[in-house]
Amino acid sequence: MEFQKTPGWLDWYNGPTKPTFKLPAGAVDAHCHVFGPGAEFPYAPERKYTPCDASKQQLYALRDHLGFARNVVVQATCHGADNRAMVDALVSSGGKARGVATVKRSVSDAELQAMHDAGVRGVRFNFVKRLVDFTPKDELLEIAGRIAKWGWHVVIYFEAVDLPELWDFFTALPTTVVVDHMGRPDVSKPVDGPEFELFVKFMREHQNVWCKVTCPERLSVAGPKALHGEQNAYQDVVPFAKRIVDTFPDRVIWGTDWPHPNLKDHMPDDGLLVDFIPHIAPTAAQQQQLLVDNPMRLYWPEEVA
Ligand code: 0GY
Repeated sequence: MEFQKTPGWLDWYNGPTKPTFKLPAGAVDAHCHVFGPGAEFPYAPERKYTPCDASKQQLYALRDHLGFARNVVVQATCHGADNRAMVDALVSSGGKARGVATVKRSVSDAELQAMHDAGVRGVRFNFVKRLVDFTPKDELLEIAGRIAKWGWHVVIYFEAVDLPELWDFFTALPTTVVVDHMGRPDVSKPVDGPEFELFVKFMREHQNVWCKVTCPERLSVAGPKALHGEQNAYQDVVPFAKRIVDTFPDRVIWGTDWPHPNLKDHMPDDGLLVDFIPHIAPTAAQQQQLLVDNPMRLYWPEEVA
């Protein structure tokens, strides 16, 4: 099947630099995606965007180039609840990738078991309106209750302004809960202002909540961009991510978000994005937790002593 990319679509950055920051041994890129290829794994009819292809081979080449050891492949909304491309990437990884799926209430136990055997360890609930249609909360709670039996967790994606309304639902989830991209704070607001304080309170009062301190390229308003050798990219995001890393060092993970769906302004050089990490996790101990110990505990617990 032939697909036409959404007009204005930015393709992932070809030929990223080698990071200056040396990742610790065993580092996990804990948030990335595959797109298609559409000819093999068609994009879902209900999708809100049509991306460029971004294959498992390209993802794993990037992993090796940047110095990561493993990936967590998160189902992208352009594939809806058809998890075949993501599962195929896991199966081809030789145990070096785990996944997060999107499922509907109609998913069978046999399908969940097959996904578990392939390496899926979570489901994603998306509340970003430009990406998905609304799913009733009772359906999501039912799914969360079912996947808990496999020891999976729930990944939630939402925008900061929606946290008050979603609070009761999120705090009722029976599993570990992992927040995408710090709950998308508006970084032009103060890091100690009421909006981000609510997010910190959410993590402080709920020990089952983890956070991906990811996507500075998506959240930054002031830049500068991770391009052309820039070693101080996205400085306005640093106080937000650093606060979360400092406060909850054992519940944070990091990922590239390659191939960076729906960026409108620029596509970052993924090598320079890796160079952002020591700005938010300056010590070797923080880096070890963020990049190795925490994601291993969440996605490969059987390998953690
Ligand atoms: C991300 C962010 C976005 C998209 C998706 O699954 C997706 O389509 O997650 C976004 O557009 O903000 O995590 O990749």
